[in-house]
Amino acid sequence: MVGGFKNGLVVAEGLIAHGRGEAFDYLIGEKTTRPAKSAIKAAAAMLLLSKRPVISVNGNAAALCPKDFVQLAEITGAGIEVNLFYRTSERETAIKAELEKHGAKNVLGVGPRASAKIPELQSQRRRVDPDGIFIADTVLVPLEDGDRTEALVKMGKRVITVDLNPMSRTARKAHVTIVDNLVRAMPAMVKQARKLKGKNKKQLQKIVDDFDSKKNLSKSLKIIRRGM
Ligand code: PTJ
Repeated sequence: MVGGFKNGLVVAEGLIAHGRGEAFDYLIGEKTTRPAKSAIKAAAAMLLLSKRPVISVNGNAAALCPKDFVQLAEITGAGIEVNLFYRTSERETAIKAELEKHGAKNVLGVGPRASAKIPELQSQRRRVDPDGIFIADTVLVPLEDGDRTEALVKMGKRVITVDLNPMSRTARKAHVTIVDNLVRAMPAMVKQARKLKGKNKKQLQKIVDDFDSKKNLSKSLKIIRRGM
């Protein structure tokens, strides 16, 4: 993260956000818990079932696991879009280059491509690609702020998030919340997506239907309360 900050991918606020995440990571025992594993499986199935999935990448996400986003996009047929709270053209370009370094071919949401707007949002996060998040049916938003998750849900999109804080607004509003560190959750999601790719639609749908986000979140909270 410090390297990402020095390279212009991450903003200073991103370092603080990372610290917030780390505090929760200690509370869950710095490992992928059982509820997180179920959420990862449901998320992978949901992405595979989607017609127009998009992975939204901010500065923190680009610094932590660029390779995993590119691999997940390849396996699930998802688009990759740069979406920033603190948007500058320098950061857009640096994040796009980082993703391309790891094999991304068509990075959405950069420069004039971010010409559509998410209704009701005031921050720079409202700017999205008309060929990406704007028309997506499912959006993976790792490390997200609550406003945008809520706005995307209101637009009728399915939202998947990775957030170490099970009490955050994003965690409570998303359809699938993975309470885990992005650096563990993303490689696990890539592995799951590879494994599930051979399943048929009915089997994938059953995995999604059997997943209960509220119950899953309360299991993560229980783990934190028990101090495991
Ligand atoms: O790159 P930008 O300009 O889009 O800015 C991105 C930041 C991260 C600054 C912005 O999205 C932000 O301030 O986010 P929040 O509101 O702090 O939300 C981040 C959430 O992610 C918090 O609930 C943290 O606990 C959680 N989090 C932080 N690090 C990790 C994490 N969750 C999973 N893995 C992490 N490594």
